[in-house]
Amino acid sequence: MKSPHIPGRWLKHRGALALPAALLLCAVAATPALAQLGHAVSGQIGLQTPATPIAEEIHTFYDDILTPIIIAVSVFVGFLLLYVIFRFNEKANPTPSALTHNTTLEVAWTVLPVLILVFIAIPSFRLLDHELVIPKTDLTVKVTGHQWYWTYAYPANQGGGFDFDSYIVADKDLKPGQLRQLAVDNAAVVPVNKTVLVQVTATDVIHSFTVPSFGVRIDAVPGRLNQTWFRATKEGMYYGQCSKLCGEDHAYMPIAFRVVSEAEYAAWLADAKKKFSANPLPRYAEAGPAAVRN
Ligand SMILES: [Cu+2]
Repeated sequence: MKSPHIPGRWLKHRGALALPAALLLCAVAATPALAQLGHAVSGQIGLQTPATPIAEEIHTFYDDILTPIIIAVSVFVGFLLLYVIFRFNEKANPTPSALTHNTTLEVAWTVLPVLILVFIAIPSFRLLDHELVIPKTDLTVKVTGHQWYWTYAYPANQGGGFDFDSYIVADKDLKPGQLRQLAVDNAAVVPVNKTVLVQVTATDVIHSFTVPSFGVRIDAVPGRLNQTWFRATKEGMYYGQCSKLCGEDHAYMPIAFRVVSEAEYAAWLADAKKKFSANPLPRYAEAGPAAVRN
């Protein structure tokens, strides 16, 4: 039996929804094929492939909790809008009702959103707790943001005792396989499956240390030492970018972490100690903006 509330005209309009729905499905289906470890790819939709337990938790929270709720709320509100447009327009409903209040409805549309927010808040606070409470760490890397490059320091008490600057590789100097706007001259290196404490600060303006596949984002504030942590479970190159507008070359100060086996890390540490203690890199003022841009 045809519902008396839905005029036949409404049925004709359902076809209009088919195209956006098909496009959305295509986009969702195409995403996994494009995903790459450590960086985003052109046309990618969704978060970068996770490489730490925290990033995996962020994915679960976003994919399994937030996205279904967002879709359900959007579809519900969209349906209500369409229903009102077609059912209560002047032609379909020439004599409108004089109703202005409905207590039950008003309580429902207040309480339901509150319940939805509480439902989201519980896993959200649990995730925040996992991000913010730093577990026992295996090593420390100090990261300092500058206009417009990063410095990575490895403390002496864990085999380091050096620091080095990390600059973007300019387009004209890119070697095959290097990613434009992400490749750097000196990447930070950390061992796989080790908990890394990252201490973050800045020397000039506020920057933001962000590595999406680690699920890490923290402000680098002059005169303040912020802390975060990650535990990369897959070897590879991981890229991030400064995520706070910090001036002219904000877009040209990528972050690069190479995650390697413990043996490779020990070898790199010994090499880096010799290289960076003997040959301090030129500071930005000496290198000049030409070294950064084309
Ligand atoms: Cu910056």
